[in-house]
Amino acid sequence: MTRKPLVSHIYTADPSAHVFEGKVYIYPSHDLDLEVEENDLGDQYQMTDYHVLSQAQPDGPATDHGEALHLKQVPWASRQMWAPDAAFKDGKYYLYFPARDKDGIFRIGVAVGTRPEGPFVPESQPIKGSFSIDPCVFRDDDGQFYMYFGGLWGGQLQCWPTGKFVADAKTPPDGQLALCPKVAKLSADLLQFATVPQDAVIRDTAGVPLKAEDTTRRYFEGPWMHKYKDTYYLSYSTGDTHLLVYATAKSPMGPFTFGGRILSPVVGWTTHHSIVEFQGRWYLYYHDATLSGGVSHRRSVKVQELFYEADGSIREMVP
Ligand code: FUB
Repeated sequence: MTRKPLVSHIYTADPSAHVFEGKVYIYPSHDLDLEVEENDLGDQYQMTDYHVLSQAQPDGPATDHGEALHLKQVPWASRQMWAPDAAFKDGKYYLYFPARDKDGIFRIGVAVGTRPEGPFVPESQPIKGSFSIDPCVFRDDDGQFYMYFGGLWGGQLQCWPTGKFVADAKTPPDGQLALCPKVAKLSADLLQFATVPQDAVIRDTAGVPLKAEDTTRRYFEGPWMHKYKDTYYLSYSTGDTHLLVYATAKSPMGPFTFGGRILSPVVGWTTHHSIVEFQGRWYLYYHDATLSGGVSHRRSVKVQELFYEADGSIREMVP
């Protein structure tokens, strides 16, 4: 399988891949070709819309279906449309996306359509009680949908220490517990949380929750959930150590046990992925910044096959 960008006429990142109508649909961020200074808050990621891609086969060409949703259509949002995800239920497609509200606080919104490629019509308000970034929506075999979300630093996960927004809150110091991604059940109409978001706790193999200084294993951003042979795999980026890693559990709410690495660092600062099964094989969709010569906010989505070992562990890959 060639590891070329799926498309090169636009920059794309943060791919969430799903199989709908017998094809792979990819819901990426749409990186803009801007000359901006980079900082740790991610101000360089100034995206304003979403395009949906599809492929008949993961090793085949990708189609760009054009703009599916624009910032100016979303009444509550002010800027920075970051990593989205999508879901399907009862004939409708749902696009979930983080953006800053009019106060500069990241919230998670949802937009609804009748086709996997959109267009999508946004709800007038973000999901009640939503915060931070990087929604991942997972449908379990019993039909219950879950949302995983959260991102450190510019993603503001650390800004909610007591349930109220604290703009200058810091991530926990060394010695304290690492912040966890959040998980909530979704309501039957997929438009709201049905439960209060709770920590998806990640522990080491001795059962001890990961600490803040454990930066090659602790959660940073970009959660993804998939199920393989009755085991729930929560995979994510370690952010400032630039790894994709995973943890497993017997319940979609956790607690999760750290499992290992999926992908070593890519070209560019961020690493963000999804994992999807298509015709009995598994694929890792991810991004890097090779096409732009390493500019971290001009990324391109790629795909490569993913393999499990006999014990259920994921074979580590190099990009
Ligand atoms: O694309 C903007 C942000 O960069 C995403 O929300 C993060 O996961 C990181 O990839």
